Amino acid sequence: MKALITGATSGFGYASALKLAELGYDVVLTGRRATRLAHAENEIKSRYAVDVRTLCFDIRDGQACKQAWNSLPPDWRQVDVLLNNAGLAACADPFDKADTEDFECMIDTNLKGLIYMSKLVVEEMKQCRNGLIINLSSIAGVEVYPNGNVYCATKHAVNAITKGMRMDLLPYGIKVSSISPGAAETEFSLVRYKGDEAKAKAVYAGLEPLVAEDIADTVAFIVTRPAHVMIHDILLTPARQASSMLFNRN
Ligand code: NDP
Ligand code: 8X3
Repeated sequence: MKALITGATSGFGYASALKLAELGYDVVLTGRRATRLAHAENEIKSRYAVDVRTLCFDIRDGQACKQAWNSLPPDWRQVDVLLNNAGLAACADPFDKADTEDFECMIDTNLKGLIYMSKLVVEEMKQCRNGLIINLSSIAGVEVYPNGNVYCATKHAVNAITKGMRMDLLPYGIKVSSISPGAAETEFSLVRYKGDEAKAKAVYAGLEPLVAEDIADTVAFIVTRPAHVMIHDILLTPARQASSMLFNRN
């Protein structure tokens, strides 16, 4: 069994890579930070008897995606699971004040990157008439919130792509799922607030947020369903979160 995890250098991707390795999957890890990829590879190999490959590239670059994918030996391109996880919120600014570059970055990463990788992997999965794709969506794909604008739009679009892929890939026996988490403490908010640790911390104040392992457990649940079961979406939030904006902070 093989799984490819995009954005495996941090957060959900890293935790899911460890979890999939624990389940016996050989894993392909992707991300831009080579040192983090090497660390993840070492960590997994030291804990589990599985094989690991790393691919260091920027998922916004379609050519780089293709090159990285083609650099894998043919048997490594037959992945059973694709976890489309790489993504970010590049800002939390009102639509009129935000930088257009930040909007482009989110569209290029969260949407185009997911599409580039899926197109490559799906071609192989079609040959095997088997496969599972899990897309990382968000509660932001269900409800828009102030200053969420384009980030929410990308996650709404991820939901549309997930549904479309599920329909179009049905004849090939490829299952397509999504996970829609609420507030989870990873590097996500640090990235969103451009390294401002105080602002990032404040997102989770008075709240016991989700942690990356909660999402990794959800990935494990999806991949371990029997062959006849397809999960469409799992939405999970911290116990103190009822909607994208409603929190019961202590
Ligand atoms: P992290 O910031 O901890 O991890 C993001 C990962 O995406 C990193 O491994 C990063 O790798 C990778 N990535 C980002 N941009 C690129 C790029 N241009 N090319 C390649 N890889 C890239 O965040 P999370 O783990 O929290 O987020 C993972 C996914 O979950 C995202 O899609 C996010 O939108 C979604 N999500 C997050 C929630 C949260 O509250 N944390 C809630 C709901 C959904 P590197 O920097 O090395 O390239
Ligand atoms: C990340 C969760 O609520 O900040 O997707 O959009 S939220």
